[in-house]
Amino acid sequence: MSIAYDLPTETRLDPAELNDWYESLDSVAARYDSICIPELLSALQSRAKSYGTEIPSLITTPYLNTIPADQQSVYPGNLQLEKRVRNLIRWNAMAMVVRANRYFHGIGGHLASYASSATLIEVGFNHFFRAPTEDHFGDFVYFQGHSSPGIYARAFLEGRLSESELDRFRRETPRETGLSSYPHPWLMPNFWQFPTVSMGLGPLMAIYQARFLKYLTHRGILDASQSRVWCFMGDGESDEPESLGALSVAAREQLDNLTFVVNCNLQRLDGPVRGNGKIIQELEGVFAGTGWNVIKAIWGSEWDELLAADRDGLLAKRMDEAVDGEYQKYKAESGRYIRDHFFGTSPELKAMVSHLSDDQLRRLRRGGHDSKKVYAAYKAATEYTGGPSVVLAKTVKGYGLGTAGEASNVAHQQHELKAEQLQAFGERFEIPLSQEELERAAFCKPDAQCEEIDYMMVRRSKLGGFLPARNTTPLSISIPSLDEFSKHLNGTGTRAAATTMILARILAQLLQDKRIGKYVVPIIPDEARTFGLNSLFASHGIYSSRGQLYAPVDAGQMMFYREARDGQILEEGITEAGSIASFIAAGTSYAHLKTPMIPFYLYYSMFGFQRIGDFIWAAADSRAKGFLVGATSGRTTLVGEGLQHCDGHSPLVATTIPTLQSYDPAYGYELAVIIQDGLQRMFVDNEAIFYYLTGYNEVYSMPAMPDGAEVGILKGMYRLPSRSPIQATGAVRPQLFGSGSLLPETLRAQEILAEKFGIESDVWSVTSYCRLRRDALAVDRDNALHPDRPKRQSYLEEMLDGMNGPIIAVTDYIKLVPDQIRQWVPGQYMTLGTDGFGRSDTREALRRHFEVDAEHIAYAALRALSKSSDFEPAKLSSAMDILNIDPQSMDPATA
Ligand SMILES: Cc1ncc(C[n+]2csc(CCOP(=O)(O)OP(=O)(O)O)c2C)c(N)n1
Ligand SMILES: [Mg+2]
Repeated sequence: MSIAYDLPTETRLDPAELNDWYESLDSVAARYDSICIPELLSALQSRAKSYGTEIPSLITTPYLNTIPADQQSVYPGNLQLEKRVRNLIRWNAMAMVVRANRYFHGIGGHLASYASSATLIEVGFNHFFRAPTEDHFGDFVYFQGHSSPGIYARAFLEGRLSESELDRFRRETPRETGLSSYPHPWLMPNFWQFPTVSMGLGPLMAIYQARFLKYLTHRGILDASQSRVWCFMGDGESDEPESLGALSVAAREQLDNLTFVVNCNLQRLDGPVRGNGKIIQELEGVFAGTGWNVIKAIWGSEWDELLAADRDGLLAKRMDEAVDGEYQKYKAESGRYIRDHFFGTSPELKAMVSHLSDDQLRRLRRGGHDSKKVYAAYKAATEYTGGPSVVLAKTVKGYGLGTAGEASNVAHQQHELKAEQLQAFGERFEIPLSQEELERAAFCKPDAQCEEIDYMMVRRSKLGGFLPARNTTPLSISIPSLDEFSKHLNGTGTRAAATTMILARILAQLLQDKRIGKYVVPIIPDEARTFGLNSLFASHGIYSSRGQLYAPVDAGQMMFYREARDGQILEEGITEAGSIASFIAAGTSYAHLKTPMIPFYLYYSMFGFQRIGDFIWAAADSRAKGFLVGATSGRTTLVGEGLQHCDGHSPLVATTIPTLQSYDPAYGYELAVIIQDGLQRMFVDNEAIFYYLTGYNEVYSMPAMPDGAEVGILKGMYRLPSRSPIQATGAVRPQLFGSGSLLPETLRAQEILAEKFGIESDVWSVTSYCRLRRDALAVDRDNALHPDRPKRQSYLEEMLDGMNGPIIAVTDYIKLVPDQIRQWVPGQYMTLGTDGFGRSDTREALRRHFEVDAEHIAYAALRALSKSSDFEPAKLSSAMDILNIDPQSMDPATA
């Protein structure tokens, strides 16, 4: 076998001696199969180490294409036709942004990102991306958010979007009339599948999506082994910790159903990604270091000949030494500049290109703009088994924009082109439009019968149909009725329990359920023992793609740590981001895989909204369904932990997510009612909603459900059975609103008021201020818009109607949680909450500190009564004495 050797340019070894080594290697390769080469190398490496030698890191390779020209696969498509289609898409993508900004200056949009990634995306559309069919679930393609115009422009040529829809880019009111700026399944539910525009979320979600496909397949729920997850991301996007943070998961899980494509146009929004270095080399190190198969597509075919002639490695060396800031400039400058500055560093190099004109030098393409190189890279990536692959493709930001921004630092925000720039663009991409049409950025859609359109349609039909396309077919499943939760509805009697424990029991019951059990996906980031879920390890198994290769230390015990290939529990380890990504994958499988899965993600509540809030927002955008459970809720209920643990605001943030149904239940029966209704609404009625539930770890006796409480539990509030009969005389009666684990404290306040001050009151369980507020807002709006109709009352107003007494609301969260309904509460409304930093202490001490214990609730009621002269103001001081309240105590809000 004769191989052309690339001799390292910087070695003191005698070339003849080096040649001997090469020949030995060739001989090994010839006599054994190539698998033995790594074995030989590691044997040599060990030997070299015995000399105390530092072994050079092998995670980066020279700045060359991974696939040499002579090993490149043959291109299976019609390059000419594909180019013409791509050019039309380029034009229409550009035109839609330019037109949008002509209609409405400042409406924005992006030209440069798609311009750089058109070839990367189009090779995928023509040869790789599978759409779902009867016997294939299709591929999962995460597009770069800013490349959306190109995706719309393709759908336009495919006849899926009309010219008038393209003309409503970025103008989406009224609903479903326009095209969303970026991929948003919420806004375009039939089209977009994955929201990617918040940088970093896409890559991490894609990894967990790929893993979830393996999970479903290994569990035998469905066979998704043919589907591939493609994730397109920007090189600038790789700066987000989320982008690269889960790479090791993909490698460890051997996700060979996952392909990342990093569009390395060397630029981000403001300028170069790594002006002084090389982003491709940096990323290669990171990906390869975590065990990914890395394929670099840096240079286009025009370089093949030059590289083949580079016998002494001068060109490769020059490629290695130039930094990205320079590479960017070469694309913004003339061919002459490239000759002088890139090749001009040595006479030999300059001589190598003496036969090329300046124009030819300018047209030396980058790998990401050469379909053949891109195809070869994708083919290698998709054929690679045993792990994930990444294609690092070098491109030009704003490719084809010429003076309108090609490779310029302002390319990212360019969205207005002048007449001559439009003309130049049209000419460069041979767009069949008249000068006048070019200048007004007319859309260009050839006849459906023409060769180009026919070609692209045939390609898509061979690959199963159009993408992106989100399935919206409603699917209903059979769920348990409320009666089946009777053990929770009947209370715990004298035994005490915490709501987190009840949640764990409900979850265990659902897992056993014959109808839905196997679809339930418990997701826990290393906290199962905290939530009492560890019994599920043995009964349902922890999902592990490798099964269990060891005998667990607790093997003899009932609740042993069981890992299994068909395990049901996703025990994610300490990654809330990974866990929510699993939640999104499971919660959207009803749409993406036509199989409704029911995720329950239980986590340490403080590490929810504020840690991974952007992912929860993306879950809402994705129309994910399921239950999020903040399982160590309440700033004073979580004892001993402290400032970074004690959650005092999750329900408030939950209210900000429009489709999230947030509940703060106190009792087991409330949980049962809410979860059963949640299953009904999400999986039977097909509402695109999901749930946030608080779960506390304080144990108290759970009463049986009072008759008829279901409606109130679901609508947000209901009155507990009265301790004393409500007088017909209309005597003033404070109304005490409690929630979650502070409900028992509220009941104690009721007793204090009666026993120490002779004042009767009522206690309400407010299960959801969020729900009360949303309903009241909706009714208000309806009333405002229909002044001639009889005024409707919200559920909250109905409940408050006729209340005679001040209202005191107490929450284990900040006061803004109950303050959400203030505008509808007549009369006095005092809110008690846990404003201020959390800290560690006992529950009693914390509730005293935050002024939310029974004594403070009672005192607030007295104070409210004193304002309406129902309690003598002069007695407030002595009341404080009786209640042991210290007026000198520090304000918890600033403590
Ligand atoms: C989390 C987040 N931060 C900031 C932005 C704003 N932003 C949008 S695109 C962009 C630059 C993207 O650069 P790159 O990832 O290299 O993509 P390119 O457009 O170059 O392909 C920025 C900063 C965002 N969308 N998301
Ligand atoms: Mg970039």
